[in-house]
Amino acid sequence: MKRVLLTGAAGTLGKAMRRALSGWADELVLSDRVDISDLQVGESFQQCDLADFDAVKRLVEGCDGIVHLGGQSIEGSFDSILNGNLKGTYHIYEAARQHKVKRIFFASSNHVVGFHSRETHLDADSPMRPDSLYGVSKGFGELLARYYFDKFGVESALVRIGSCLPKPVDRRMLSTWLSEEDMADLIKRVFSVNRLACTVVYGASNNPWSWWDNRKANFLGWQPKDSSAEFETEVLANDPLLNTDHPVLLYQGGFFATAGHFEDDD
Ligand code: NAI
Ligand code: 15L
Repeated sequence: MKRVLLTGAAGTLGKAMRRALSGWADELVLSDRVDISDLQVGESFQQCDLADFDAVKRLVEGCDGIVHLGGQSIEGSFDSILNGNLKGTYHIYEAARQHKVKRIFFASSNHVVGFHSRETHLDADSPMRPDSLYGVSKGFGELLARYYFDKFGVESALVRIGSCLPKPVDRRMLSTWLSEEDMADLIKRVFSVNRLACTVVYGASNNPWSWWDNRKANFLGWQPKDSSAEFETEVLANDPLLNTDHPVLLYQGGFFATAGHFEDDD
């Protein structure tokens, strides 16, 4: 890869991917609405609010690919979702079309399907059942990507990331955990296959209790190497089992599904 844009580069995953992707692209263009000052060899930085289309157009010009992580990353006010995820993702896709960027890694989320029960096994064609306005905004991003592929040929990986952090920290994450290394490998696969089209991938490591089936994305050749099994004893000891009828245990999205509306008082 010559020049790759990484949005949301100041965030948790942005920082982790900067480390894991070091040396992968000739130039990694970091972007965020907050400043980044610790630039490494091969990195440049452009501050940009994703809600500002002219700024996003300048950002995207000259890039070969985009890893789009930026935006509101949990449930939040409609305004922050509107600016970061609805306008922001539209701006990325429209700028990509105008500047002929061929491929985008879109950080979708498991919360696009978070209202499915934990007994349901999902694949790429399972219906969306968002568990939050945040999840709805990721569904919008996925549909937008589909439209930009069908009409304009912009290819995308719609990666429904589970829980990407150094290790799983609760029982739910024994199913949803994605290691940072497996995520970085997935990014590399997405940009190296000959044809990507518009492909849904569940972003989870090789976890024994997974709810998700990635066989429709087998052609990517992505083989996650890590597994939550390694942390199972530690997680079970530190996360006491709730009453098994507790609604938070019913849904794949966990507390995103059981929380009330973000702006309600209680
Ligand atoms: P984060 O909240 O740590 O990082 C998001 C970054 O986006 C922040 O640095 C923030 O400043 C930036 N941002 C927010 N609104 C912006 C705007 N309007 N303009 C420009 N920049 C803006 O989130 P994290 O954990 O790094 O997640 C990255 C992406 O992956 C997000 O899109 C999130 O929805 C998705 N994801 C992450 C998961 C995880 O386990 N960390 C799980 C599922 C999805
Ligand atoms: C997400 O979509 C969030 O960005 C992240 O902060 C976690 O909450 C993750 O899902 C999860 O479901 O664990």
